[in-house]
Amino acid sequence: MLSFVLPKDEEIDAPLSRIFRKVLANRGISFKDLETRELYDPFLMENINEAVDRILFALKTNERVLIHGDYDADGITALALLYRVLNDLGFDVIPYIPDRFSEGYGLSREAIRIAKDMGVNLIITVDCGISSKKEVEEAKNYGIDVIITDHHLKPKELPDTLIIHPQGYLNENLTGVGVSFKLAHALLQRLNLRDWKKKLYVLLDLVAVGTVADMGLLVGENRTMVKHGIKILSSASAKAGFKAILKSASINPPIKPWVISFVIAPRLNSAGRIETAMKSFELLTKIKGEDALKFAEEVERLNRERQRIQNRDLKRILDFVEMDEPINFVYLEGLHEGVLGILASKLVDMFEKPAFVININGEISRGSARGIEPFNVFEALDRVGYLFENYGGHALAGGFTIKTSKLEVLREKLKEYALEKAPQGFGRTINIDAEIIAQDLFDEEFWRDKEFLEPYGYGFPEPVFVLKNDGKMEISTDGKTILIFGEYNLCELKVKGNVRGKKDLVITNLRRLADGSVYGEVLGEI
Ligand SMILES: [Mn+2]
Repeated sequence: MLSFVLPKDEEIDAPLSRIFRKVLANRGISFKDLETRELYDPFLMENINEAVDRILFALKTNERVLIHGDYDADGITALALLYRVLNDLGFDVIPYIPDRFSEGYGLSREAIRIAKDMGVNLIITVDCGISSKKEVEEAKNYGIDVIITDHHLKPKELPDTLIIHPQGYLNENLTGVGVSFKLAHALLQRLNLRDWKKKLYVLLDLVAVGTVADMGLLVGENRTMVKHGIKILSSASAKAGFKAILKSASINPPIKPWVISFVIAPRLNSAGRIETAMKSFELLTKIKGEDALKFAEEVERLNRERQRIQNRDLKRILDFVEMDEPINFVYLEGLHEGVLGILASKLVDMFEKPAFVININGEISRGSARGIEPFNVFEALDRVGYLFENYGGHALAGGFTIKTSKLEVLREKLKEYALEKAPQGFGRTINIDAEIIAQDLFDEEFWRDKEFLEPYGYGFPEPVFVLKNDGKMEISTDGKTILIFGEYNLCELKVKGNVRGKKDLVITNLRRLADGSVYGEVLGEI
């Protein structure tokens, strides 16, 4: 169920039009919060000073370093970022991403074996490792040092090694690539080479992509990094791989966060879901110009394959969703394990309750979970942690492996948790930011201020307005266009959704189209 929360009649003090002063008041954000500030000092992160010491020791003594990433867009960009920096500085560095299917999530035993065979002295993890206590011990037994950089929730038992984690830092919303960037920042700042700030700055396109892809909140420092990152992404300085992806998907600058969410991230992710994430990593590191296009076409192909598999499996699981249960919990044989997470997300979108999609593979099953407020996935899994072979995640998403014989017990436990959290059932609440009238859509200041508040994304969404039906709107018979009469002119409002009556419209994603009309998505009528 969709419910709307009406805006408070408050406004903040800011050099903006009344409507956007209200938007900010409703969100509890001051004008100062929007400013693009300096980045925070990376050395304020716990353990980062020691980590830089250890990494620079490797450079001085020519040690071999393995950077261990993860197969999603955040993990791939985090790896590409640190790899570029270390490689540039002359490190002997090996990039590694575990295979989603044979190795699974976290610091991989296979990676440790390879590190040992290749004479690696130091492993640095990005976007993973916080739950890999046993694996860290194993590496240490081989005489390999490990530095963990991760942003996933800390489990009760931490690996006994140097850990760089945003908890307790000025920006606790850093994603994997954000933490990787902090480490790069600290390294470059310590070395203080010529032009280091510029070198750091051009890494922000990677940070923007990983942060938006991993649903890092677009507030505070994340907002600053993403704002600059999408500027780079829209420019000639964007990484060749990003330019190639955008070209093969026919997207022109300026790039907005939605392009990352719906175009770039799905393509980077597809490689790891269908074949190997190393393809996406190479696209972001080793490739130039023409080659990048060839690689991007390959990634494009993997993305189409992913879509085909996803549609096939979605059809299968839809037969098993249960309308009257507090959660969707579907387990089947023969689902493609690369798309379980996407399927769970689809179920949440469609049915607005937590979703668990599990593939049975003989005695062991692997599942993916997606939550919805107030169902916290990690908390739910952690409470029955004894049931799993392996599990991890955060508030909105998680994954696990479990003995197939325990699936029914898990279902019951998760149902209990869901009923406890939301006895009345789940649903989406949309906060309306401000009221507008048709005349506002003719106002240059309205569009200027709306653009000024960009980027919009998680934690700072597109403004949602109530468009008052003041008699100056005429709705077409199919409910898809609304003619709006201004003082001297008229404007066509094209809408997604069906508009029926004479009520006020809840509308979002307003934008001006090239033909002079306005587009918006109608969420409801109130
Ligand atoms: Mn991540």
